[in-house]
Amino acid sequence: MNQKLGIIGAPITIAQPNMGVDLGPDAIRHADLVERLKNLKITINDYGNVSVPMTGTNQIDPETSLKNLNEVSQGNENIAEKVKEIKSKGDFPLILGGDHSIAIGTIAGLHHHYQNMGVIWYDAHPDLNTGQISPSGNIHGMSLAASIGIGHDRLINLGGKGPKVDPKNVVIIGARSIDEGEKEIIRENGIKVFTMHDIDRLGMDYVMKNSIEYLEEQTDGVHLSLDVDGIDPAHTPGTGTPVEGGPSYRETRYAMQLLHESDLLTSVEVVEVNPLLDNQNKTAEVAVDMLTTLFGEKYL
Ligand code: 5AB
Ligand code: MN
Ligand code: MN
Ligand code: MN
Repeated sequence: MNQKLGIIGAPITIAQPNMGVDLGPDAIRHADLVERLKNLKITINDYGNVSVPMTGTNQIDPETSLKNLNEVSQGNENIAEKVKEIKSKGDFPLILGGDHSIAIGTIAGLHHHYQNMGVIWYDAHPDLNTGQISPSGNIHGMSLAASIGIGHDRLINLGGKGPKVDPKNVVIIGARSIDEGEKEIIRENGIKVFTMHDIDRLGMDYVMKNSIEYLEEQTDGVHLSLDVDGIDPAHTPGTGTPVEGGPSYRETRYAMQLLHESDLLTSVEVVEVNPLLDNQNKTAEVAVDMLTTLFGEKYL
């Protein structure tokens, strides 16, 4: 990961119900992201924030069972375009969300550059819902499903014909809130999942090394989608759907360290930072610690 880094803010907020996730990219920048990365002698281009629709009806559409489909799709098309563009320039894409629906756009933009892309989904949730099975209608809980070709056509084929990712090239880490319909999708598609139970039993060291080895063998690029609610809410309280019992700051930082050493990743996004739910900006600071570790910052 010693190339130029291209930073994009992707402030979609209407794929989930809370105000404030649109401020995530700037909260992360405010927590000294660029300064800390520059200390690592990394060249950085910050392209600013992509323009995305900020309002929708927030009602479940009776036909699709989705909220704000048009607006979320439009925003993600803009994100896909920008990601594709900076990747073409040779930048390593680092995307700052925004709610987790932005993964639909980032993965759509990235997939033009790979034949067999892998994804690490570090999250308390697998985000494998569709309109039919979702308990909420919120598209931020559907982004991984859309990327592997499950759900509404508009989301699956956003920014190019889907599916964008083979479900066999996905590893979910930290899951501890999985809806019934999502459990079925995991089983039917053979998706590799390390739940919190697995992390407790096997340890983060084994989980990460196994995931890295698995993806190294079969992919030609790996995207890390880091949902800050993947981390225990003791460390990342500023997020809309916190779930108790997650990996600690230390375990997550160690996971990022192993990813750095592996040199496996080809793009990264961090999502679901909501500074309105965290007036200390602690969540953004933790997100920055994880990102700088990923790019080579060490204790000594
Ligand atoms: B997040 C829930 N499964 O679909 C749903 O934060 C929560 O991007 C989704 O992981 C959480 O509404 C989406 C209950
Ligand atoms: Mn998520
Ligand atoms: Mn989540
Ligand atoms: Mn969330």
